Amino acid sequence: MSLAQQFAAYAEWRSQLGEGIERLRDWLAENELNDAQTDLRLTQLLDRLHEDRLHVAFVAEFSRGKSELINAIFFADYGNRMLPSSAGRTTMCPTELMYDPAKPPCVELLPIETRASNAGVAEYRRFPEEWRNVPLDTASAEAMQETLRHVSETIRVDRATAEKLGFDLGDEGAGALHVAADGQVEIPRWRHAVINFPHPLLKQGLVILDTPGLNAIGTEPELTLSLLPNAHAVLFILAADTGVTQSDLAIWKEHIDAPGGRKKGRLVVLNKIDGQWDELKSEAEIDFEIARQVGNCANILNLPANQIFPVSAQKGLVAKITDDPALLAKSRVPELERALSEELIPAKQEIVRDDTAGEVGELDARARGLLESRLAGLREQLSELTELRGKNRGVVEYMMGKVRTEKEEFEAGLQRYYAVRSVFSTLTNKLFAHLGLDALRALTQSTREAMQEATFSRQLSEAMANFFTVSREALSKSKGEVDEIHRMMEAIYRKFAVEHGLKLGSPAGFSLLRYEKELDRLETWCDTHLNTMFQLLRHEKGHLTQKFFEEVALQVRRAFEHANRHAEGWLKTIMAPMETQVREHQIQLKRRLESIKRIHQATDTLEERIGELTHVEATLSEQLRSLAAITGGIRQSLRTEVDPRDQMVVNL
Ligand SMILES: Nc1nc2c(ncn2[C@@H]2O[C@H](COP(=O)(O)OP(=O)(O)OP(=O)(O)O)[C@@H](O)[C@H]2O)c(=O)[nH]1
Ligand SMILES: [Mg+2]
Repeated sequence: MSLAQQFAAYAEWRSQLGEGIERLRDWLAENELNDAQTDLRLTQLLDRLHEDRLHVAFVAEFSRGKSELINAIFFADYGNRMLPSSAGRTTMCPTELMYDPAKPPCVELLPIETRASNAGVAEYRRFPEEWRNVPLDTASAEAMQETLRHVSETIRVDRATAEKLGFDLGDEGAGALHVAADGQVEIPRWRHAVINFPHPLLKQGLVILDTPGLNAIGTEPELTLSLLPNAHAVLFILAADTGVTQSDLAIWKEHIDAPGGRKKGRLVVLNKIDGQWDELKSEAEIDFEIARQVGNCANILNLPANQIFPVSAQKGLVAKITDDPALLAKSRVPELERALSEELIPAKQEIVRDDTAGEVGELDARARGLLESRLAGLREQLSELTELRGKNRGVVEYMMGKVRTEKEEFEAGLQRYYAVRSVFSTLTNKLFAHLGLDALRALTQSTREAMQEATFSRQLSEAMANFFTVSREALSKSKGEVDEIHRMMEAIYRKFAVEHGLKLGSPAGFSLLRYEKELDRLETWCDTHLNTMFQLLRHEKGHLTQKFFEEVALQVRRAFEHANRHAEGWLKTIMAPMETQVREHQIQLKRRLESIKRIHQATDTLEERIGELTHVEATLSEQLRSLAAITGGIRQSLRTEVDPRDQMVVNL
């Protein structure tokens, strides 16, 4: 099964899941079991499923065949080489291939001059007017190829401009650019490119990131801090004709095998094995030679040999275009595709599955709790009324007194609930004072100033360390409040369950661990780059140091924004069932009282009333059954593994 087919199966799974959730949403609305919060959560869940994107990044030194491999894996159906691929440096800027149906097919290009400002690419994404937009004519493969060639464009600037834009000149490292005799330097014309292209896989949410070689990645902090670590798969490409060079190794260590980085979904490809194909050698000799090279790479990268995939991207592309299965097999591209889909899709499915299962589970429990408590209240009312059959006025009066006392007790209990609600809002305010963005903004500003004034590397590292310490403190203080809120809600849930028979279960938990981990990751990254930053500072490239910091600060802010949203959602989740059930219980008590009162006035309505209630009881039981059927269907879809082989069985 090719990656394309696996991916299609995954998209199908996702859309089935979406249908199940829509059914649940409609059913809840029809049966008046929804409220504003439930609707919002289901809509957000559906949006997330709908927008769900899968990021695959290709990283390597220049000319290793990244663009060619993307062409071979994803674009062979177009019968031509879509992304420009040629000897020497070709892809000059990070290039994202994706599809956003809200925009026409086009290539968006961010001018390299924007590097002079502190703002990262993420910031610029919010301002479309800063990008040059070139329409993409998808009807013609040639026109499309022509347009995609923009990613290879360069311009010539003088030395000072190149330096101001953060290019490394002179002999300082492997990433250095060459200064011509006339003092001019050739630099990329664009800083970032986004290709909006209605390819079937991209339409289903795949995002491909092609990066330029020559360690250009290092100069865009967004790539190293956000795009690469968040990619679901990263393919690191080596070429058989060059082996593992120093600069390959530098990229590997810095961007893929980085400390604290994810290990899952990282694949190493040894490209251009067709260089070994030699008519004078036997198949076995060729295989042996390729295996030997794989072994060498494995040694240097310190990986098991079976994690390195030898391929020929170019022959794979040709084989697909000319429909030559023997050549395709020989290119070994299908093996790589299989490994990629095995790494990629189950991991992605797991994330979506956990998210959906969590949400659906909570909403199910809430609706069920509501129905069950209605049913319990109704049954109590029914048994009360049944007992009244043939009883005299005195007994009816006694019953009325009993319900009235119960109602009074519940109302007294409510006072405690109101008190809890006010403590709850005090604690919530405290929580957001720590977790909120105002404090973080002030911290970012003071760190920015400290860094601008820094002249020694120690000052720089102290400013950064302080930034992380204070951010981490904010999280740990928030944790204290979260625990307190949880304990309080647990106690009140229990109290209302025991004293008034409310069916509340136990309040959902909330953890800030993932945000702590994110801070750890960012700090590790900063620590490993502190030296580079200091070098920049020494060479009076302070604005670059600033750019690094701005990107880190942006990532920390993102983590806090997520944590805030997550916390808001959690607070609603633990308060909402309480509010609903209290309201519900009040209504039931009122109904019971009214019902007995009516019977007190005219005993002949008793049978009629029992009949009515029995009917309501049947409806409620039926609703519980339908709810179980709908959520059971969703759970069934969740359990299904995305395996095209299974799908084939189903299709037969
Ligand atoms: N023999 C052989 N050549 C290949 C193969 N894959 C790519 N090439 C050639 O290698 C050169 C570089 O390929 P690209 O796809 O441009 O490499 P890249 O990694 O994208 O390079 P940059 O965009 O410059 O970073 C081109 O001339 C390709 O034709 C392969 O499997 N075998
Ligand atoms: Mg390229």
